[in-house]
Amino acid sequence: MLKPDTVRRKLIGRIIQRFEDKRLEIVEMKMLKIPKELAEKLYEEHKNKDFFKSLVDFITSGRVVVMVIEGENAISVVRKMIGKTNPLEAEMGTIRGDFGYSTPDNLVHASDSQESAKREMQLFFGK
Ligand code: FUP
Repeated sequence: MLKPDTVRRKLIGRIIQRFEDKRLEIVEMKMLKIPKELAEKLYEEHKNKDFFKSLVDFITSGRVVVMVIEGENAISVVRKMIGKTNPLEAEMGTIRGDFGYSTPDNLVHASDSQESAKREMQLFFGK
């Protein structure tokens, strides 16, 4: 997912370009403004954390782009490409390392397991 900061900063093209350059396959894609209830479901693992409200407020603050990306080991490859959660710790060369400076506005979200990928595809694409 390209988060609202990516859309606001007009970085959609540059970030998608990285996935294509890596030869990953984008097989589904759409833009939407996430309703609050969907955001709370997406981030339910964090519902007891102190940053939960700011996270939900941020992710619902503007349009996002959601994608299904396919490729061999796509989950770990994409996680490597996005970098650590905190952009200050993310390696240069990663999306968060190159473009980010803070949380929760760290540009992208990516499923971290097959289980979360299935769950998130269901939430956003209904299949
Ligand atoms: P990630 O899988 O790298 O997106 O990281 P998490 O699932 O742990 O966190 C989800 C989002 O919560 C992050 F993208 C940003 C936000 N977050 C904070 O705002 N503060 C924190 O301390 C941790 C996460």
